[in-house]
Order: sequence, then structure tokens, then C-alpha cells
Amino acid sequence: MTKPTQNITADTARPPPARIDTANVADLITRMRAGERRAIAAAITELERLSAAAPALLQALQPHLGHALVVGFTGPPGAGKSTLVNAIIANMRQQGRTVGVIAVDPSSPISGGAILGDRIRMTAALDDDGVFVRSLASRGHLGGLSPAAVRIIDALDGAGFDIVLLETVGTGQSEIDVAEVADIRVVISAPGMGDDIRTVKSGLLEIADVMVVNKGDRPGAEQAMQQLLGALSIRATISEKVPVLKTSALNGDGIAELVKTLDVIGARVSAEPAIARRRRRARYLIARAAADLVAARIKAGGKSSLDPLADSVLSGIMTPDQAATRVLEG
Ligand SMILES: Nc1nc2c(ncn2[C@@H]2O[C@H](COP(=O)(O)OP(=O)(O)OP(=O)(O)O)[C@@H](O)[C@H]2O)c(=O)[nH]1
Ligand SMILES: [Mg+2]
Repeated sequence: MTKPTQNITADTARPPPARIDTANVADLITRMRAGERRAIAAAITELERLSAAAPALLQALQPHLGHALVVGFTGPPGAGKSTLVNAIIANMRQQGRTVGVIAVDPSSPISGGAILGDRIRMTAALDDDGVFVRSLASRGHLGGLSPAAVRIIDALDGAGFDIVLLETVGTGQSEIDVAEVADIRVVISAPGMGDDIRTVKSGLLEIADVMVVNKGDRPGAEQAMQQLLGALSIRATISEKVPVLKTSALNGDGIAELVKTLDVIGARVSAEPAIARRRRRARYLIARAAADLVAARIKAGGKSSLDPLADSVLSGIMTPDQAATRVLEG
């Protein structure tokens, strides 16, 4: 039995109803930009759900987009990403900068879901209008970065935050996604977890603009630094540009230097037109949606629907690429 194919486009065909007054999107944006938290939360929710209000909201936000720099943080579970993000928030707030935070898939077995929220509360940042934190699950995209995160970036950018910090657990796909979505990519490892080795192996080095060895207060931090520097040195082109920093998110060591490094890279990134950065994120959304559509189309056709193409591939009449093109053409 095959499923009806109209399900494939159900999401876009029937968006969930808006929870905001769609006639008053301009008013919502005015309130967002005045820092009204409820307005920011409402806008995020509409964009996250891709509700019926999302297109109008996005269009009305356009003149306000492109200001925020997006810094992505990835690395193995427990490396200290949330703690580090929290330390960076504190540093940037002291400088008077406003910070939006998106924690994707924070539900790793090590931290549980609420840890970032807990930490923020601990530093009293929750009472601070200059910080806005949103957590979201990575919803079905195995280890990947939820496309909703990209839309939330727009909401936070539109609300006028200077910087958006995006935390995601390094699980393979997600660091590739972070590379596509963030303007600056920070790869975090920590000593004593074998992470330095894993980081090298998993291709995280290739996407990093900054490498951080966190838990610098722990034994083995220096050794982890040396291992990373060694791994970077055999990639000559990378070693020329990727700083490796040691931090202790717990006691604050190295945080100021990390923020300065982000600023240097940020100045470079800001020199390119904002539209280029925003286009990169849109390209990611399109690529993800295309992959999802093809997967849904194959699934909707039923297991055996590919058999004629499979037979052609088996007999050498078609290459797998040609068969895939046929699937794409519908
Ligand atoms: N000693 C030491 N411990 C740290 C440091 N930074 C974080 N930790 C601890 O490491 C543990 C994990 O920290 P998190 O910030 O939750 O790590 P994470 O990378 O966000 O973890 P996931 O979100 O689960 O992937 C916590 O117990 C932190 O207190 C540090 O600089 N030094
Ligand atoms: Mg975390």
C-alpha cells in the first residue's frame, strides 16, 4: 500500500494558524525592537512553527535584518559549550552588548535539557533584557540543526540583538549545519574525554574558525592543546588562520581573549555584505527542505516504488546518479 502523495507538501500547504494578530505585525515588530520580551517570544514562536503569520512577519522584518553576527558553538557532549556560552554572555553584557542565544538539542544525556537555562538563571541573566535565550529540540533531524533555528536567528536579529550565540551538540550532521548557518564557528573540546582525538577525526577542524580547549583548569588541557596544534599543523592552510585558545568556562580564564578573538573575526565577517551571510542560511534551508522532500517522496511511494529504477541500476542501464535524477524529476 502506498501513502497518498499530497502529504508531502502538507506542511507548506496548510501552515498552522497564527497566534498573533496578523493585521498588526508592524506593531509587533515595534514592540520587539523596543525589547519587549513577550513580543520577541511571540515572533519567535510564529517563525519556529512557520505559522500562517510567518511570511508577513518575515517580510516586515526585512529592513531590520543583517545586524546580528551569528556565532555557532559545537563540540562533543559535556565539553562545556553551555557553560562557555554563559561565560561569553556575561563578558559581552559587561561591554553593553545584547545577546540572543539559541540552544539546539540541549537534551544530551550529560546535561539534560535545562542546563543552559539553569546557568543563565544562576548569573541572573534571566532578569536582564539584554539577553534572550531560546532552547529547541532538533526535531527529527538526526543530530542535525533544526531549520527552525535559522528562522529564530531572524527573529533575534530583527529584534536588534547584536550577537546570536548558537549552541549545538557535535554529532556529525550538526557541525556541518553549523558551518552553513553561523557566521563564525567555534569548535570546543575538553581534556580527558578523548575528545581531542575525536574532534580531529570527525572533521570538526575543517569547519572551525576558532578552536577552544575548554576545562583548561583540568589536567591534560595543555596536552590537548598540543594535540590540536599538531593536528592543525599538518593542515597548513588551516593552521595559518585558526586560533587555538584555552579557556576555563568555570573560572573565567581565557574568556576575554576568546571574545576578543571573536571580535577580530567578526570585523572580518561584517565587512562582507549582510545579504551574503543571510543567503548562506537560506541556501541551507533550501538544501534541507529539498533533501526532506525527496526522502518524503520516496517514502510516500512505498518501498517497491524504486524497484524499476533499482533494476536499471543493477543491470547497468542507469547509474545511481541517473536514477536519482529520475527520482528528483518526480
Ligand atoms: N572543570 C571544569 N568543568 C567545566 C568547565 N566548563 C564546563 N564544565 C563542566 O562540564 C560539565 C558539562 O558542561 P556543559 O556546559 O553542560 O557542557 P555542554 O558541552 O554544553 O554539554 P551538552 O550540552 O550536554 O553537550 C558541567 O558539569 C560543567 O560544570 C570548565 O571550564 N572546567
Ligand atoms: Mg549544553
